[in-house]
Amino acid sequence: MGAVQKLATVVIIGLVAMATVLVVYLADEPNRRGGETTEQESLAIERGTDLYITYCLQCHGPNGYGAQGGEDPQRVGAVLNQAPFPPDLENPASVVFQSDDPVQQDRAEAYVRYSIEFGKPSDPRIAVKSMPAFGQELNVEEINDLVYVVTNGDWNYIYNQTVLVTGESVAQAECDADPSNTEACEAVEHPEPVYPTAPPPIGTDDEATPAASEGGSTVLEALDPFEWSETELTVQPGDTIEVVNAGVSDHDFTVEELGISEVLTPDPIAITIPEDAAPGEYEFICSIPGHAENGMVGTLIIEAP
Ligand code: HEC
Ligand SMILES: [Cu+2]
Repeated sequence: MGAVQKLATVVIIGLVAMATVLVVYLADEPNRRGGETTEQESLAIERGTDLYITYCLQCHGPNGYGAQGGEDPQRVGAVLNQAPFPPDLENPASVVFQSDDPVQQDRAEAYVRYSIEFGKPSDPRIAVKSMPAFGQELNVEEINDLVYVVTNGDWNYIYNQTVLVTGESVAQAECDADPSNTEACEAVEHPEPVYPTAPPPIGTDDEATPAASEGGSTVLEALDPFEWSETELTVQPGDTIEVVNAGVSDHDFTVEELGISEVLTPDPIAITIPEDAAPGEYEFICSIPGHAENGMVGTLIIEAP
């Protein structure tokens, strides 16, 4: 063999070896990607479930059966869990969110995404939405995770997670309200599952306890979803307002201009208007993302003493 032929042989062997390595590498690609996807998927389910608990649970329920879940009082949301038990859907064909058919699955994802972004009903002629639009307060990743959980999540997991997290926040609220309540404070670490109670049906909030004046203090309730029992409060500097979380979701009472921000609990919290607060109108809100935007806004009027 001449020197040129030797060189050519070496080059060819080299190329064949590289090609083989590449083929083997590429052949394994689906496995590698598969492994990553599964981890991504379970992370998406975890994040999506947390978001579901924060934003959707109050209307759609811990098991995703919404108003059909037979809870008392009834929740207001539609059925998201398509498992046959217990709701007997009137038109099951139109609402399959989890299926093996990729075309149907694509449609479901688009529909769920649209519902989350724009709220329900989506008819622009109807101003009052029975489900708020989340397109403003949730970012694309959050909406992706929520879509993923509704279209791929295991509702048994969501349910179990929901009762645990709700149990934990109930215990946390009791512990915050009374740190000497050791039972509650220990339960934060090992929460007992608490079946979350449903919020009052939409439209009955007017019947909720009106702001009662009790011994110079005003009672203000944070209600689910996204509502204050009063949207206007009139006080004087030094007055106390009793604020209570009468809902299941977390809420706080925030008056930014006065530097007031208190996390609310099922037991009323006394909030004192500073003696030196200037008379005028202030905005009180719940500062949890999405709550003020969806209606947890009111006016605090401070009168001159
Ligand atoms: C304030 C209550 C409320 C909240 C909060 C809420 N929903 Fe809804 N949702 C509803 C109601 C009511 C409907 C049914 C509206 C209609 O079509 O009449 C609905 C419908 C839907 C639908 C369409 C179901 C169908 O069969 O057409 C989807 C999907 C949905 N909600 C997902 C969510 C997700 C995800 C969240 C959390 C980000 C959420 N919802 C938060 C009340 C709520
Ligand atoms: Cu709130």
